[in-house]
Amino acid sequence: MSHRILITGAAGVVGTLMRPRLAAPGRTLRLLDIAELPPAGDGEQVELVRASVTDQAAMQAACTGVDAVIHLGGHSLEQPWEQILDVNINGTHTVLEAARRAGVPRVVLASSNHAVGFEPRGDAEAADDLFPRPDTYYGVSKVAMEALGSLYADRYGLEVIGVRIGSCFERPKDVRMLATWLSPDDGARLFEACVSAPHKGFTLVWGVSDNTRRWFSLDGARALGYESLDNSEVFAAEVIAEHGEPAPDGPELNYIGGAWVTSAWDTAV
Ligand code: 15L
Repeated sequence: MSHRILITGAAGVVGTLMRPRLAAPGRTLRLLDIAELPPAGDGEQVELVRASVTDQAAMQAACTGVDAVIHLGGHSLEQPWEQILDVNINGTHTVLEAARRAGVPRVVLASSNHAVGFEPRGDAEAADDLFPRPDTYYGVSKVAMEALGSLYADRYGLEVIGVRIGSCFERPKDVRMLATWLSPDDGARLFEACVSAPHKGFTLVWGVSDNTRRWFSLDGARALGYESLDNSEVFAAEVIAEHGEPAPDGPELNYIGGAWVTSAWDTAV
């Protein structure tokens, strides 16, 4: 088991969901964010670090003595290019470089379905290593994240796993997410597998629950020992009643990235 794990972006949506779920006896979670983090609860083994993923010195200090890094930090939605470049791309480089210098063996990178969002949906499950086809600058930053992970694995021997996360929320928020949902509990099971599975080099896996309407392969994650125990179908009736069925020829169900492929997201340019 990993005894000390650094989680970047720990105050974000996924970080907040993972904090209680990745806690384990004998383990310390070092939680890092630019935003304020809730203080340690009773008996909670956490170390709180207020820092930016773009701060090399702070990241190197944060990486010292950790067994694994789970890098969730960065913008989680589309932003103007300068911000994406600084926080998501330079930030990921900073984290990987800090991990290398501190001798951290394993880094798990939170990539996204938006790295391949412009891929039209076919009948077959999308493969774990589907070729990049980003739908936004945000998606480009996730492709860059994957490329940096691959470089640090090949050049420096870091063990790096990139997780193309579908939609990790308490519950699916729309009809597309009935396909792309990663339940928080499954997310924790997947990150646990990512930090503990024997693994060398760089691997890409999908981060998704075993949803009845799933679009993404589970092969890569299962090979790491991940077993999904959740299925969004339990929410299907209420989600469809709330949002209605999307247009059959609209982007929501016809591209992996859903509505992110539409011009509504161009506002960030
Ligand atoms: C992501 O990468 C986003 O960070 C998240 O907010 C969701 O929108 C998710 O993708 C999704 O595609 O549902």
